[in-house]
Amino acid sequence: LLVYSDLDGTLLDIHTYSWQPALGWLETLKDNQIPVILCSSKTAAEMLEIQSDLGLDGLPFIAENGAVIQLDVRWNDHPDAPRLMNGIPHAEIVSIINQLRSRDGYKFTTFDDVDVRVIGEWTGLSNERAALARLHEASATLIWRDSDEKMAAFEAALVELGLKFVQGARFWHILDARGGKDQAINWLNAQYLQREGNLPTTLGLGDGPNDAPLLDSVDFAVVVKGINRHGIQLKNDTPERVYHTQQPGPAGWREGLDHFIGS
Ligand code: 2M8
Ligand code: MG
Ligand code: MG
Repeated sequence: LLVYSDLDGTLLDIHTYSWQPALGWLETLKDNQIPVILCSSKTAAEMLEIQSDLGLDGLPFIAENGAVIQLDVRWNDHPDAPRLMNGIPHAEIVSIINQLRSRDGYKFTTFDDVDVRVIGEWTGLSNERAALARLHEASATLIWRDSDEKMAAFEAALVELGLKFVQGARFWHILDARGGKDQAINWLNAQYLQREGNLPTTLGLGDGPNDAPLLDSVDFAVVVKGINRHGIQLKNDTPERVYHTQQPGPAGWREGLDHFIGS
C-alpha cells in the first residue's frame, strides 16, 4: 500500500496545523513500512520540515501542487535526485503573471508582493515557516481580489500560455500545465513499479478542489470534510472507492483510514 495525502485541512488542522488525531495511524503505517507520501501546495522547504515533524523523513513527497517532486532518499542514483521540477521555474511564472496584471489590470496579491510578516498574518504560520512558504521553485501563490468574471479571463490567459490555475484552501496557485498532483502521483507510481516490480494499491486523502486530481489518481479515496463550499467533484465517486468523512482535518484523516484499513 502507498498512501498519498494532502496536508492543510487533511492531515493538518486548517487552523492550528496539528496532526494529533492521526498520530496512531502514522505510527502503524510506519511500523508496517507503508509509505505516506505528502502531496501539497506547500513548498519543498516547508515540506522537508513537516515531513520530519511527522516522522516521515526520507520518503518521497509532492510539493507545489505537483510542480515539484522530492525523490525517496534511497533513489540517489536517479539523475533528478534529490528532486525534480515539472515545468517552468517560479521566476518565469511570476514574470508572466506580472505582465498579465499590468496589461489587463487584474487585482491579486502574490506571496512575492508581500513580506514574511504578511504571509504570517494570512496563514497563521510562524515567521520561520512563513519564510519557507515563500520559497517557491515552480509555482506562484496568490490571493484573488477581483471579480469572478475577471478570474475567468485571467485563467483563460494562463491556459493559453501553458499554465494552470489551481484553488487551494485559502489561496490560488499557478503552475505549469505539465505539473499536477495527478501527474506527480503517476510518476511516483511508475518509480515504485520499476524499483519494486509491482505497483502497490494506492489510497489518497484530500479536502480541497486542488485534491480532485489526487483523489482521481488513486485506487481508494478519502474526501476529508473541508472548508471549501464548492466541494470536490470526482470522476468515480462510488461508495466502494470513495469515503466522505464526517469530521474535518486530521480527525477525518483517522476516520478515513479506520474506514478502509479498519480500526
Ligand atoms: C498555501 O496552501 C494552502 C493549502 O492548499 C492554500 O492554498 O490555502 C501555500 O501557500 C503553502 O505554502 C502554505 O504553507 C499554506 C499555509 O496555509 O498555504
Ligand atoms: Mg487541503
Ligand atoms: Mg493542499
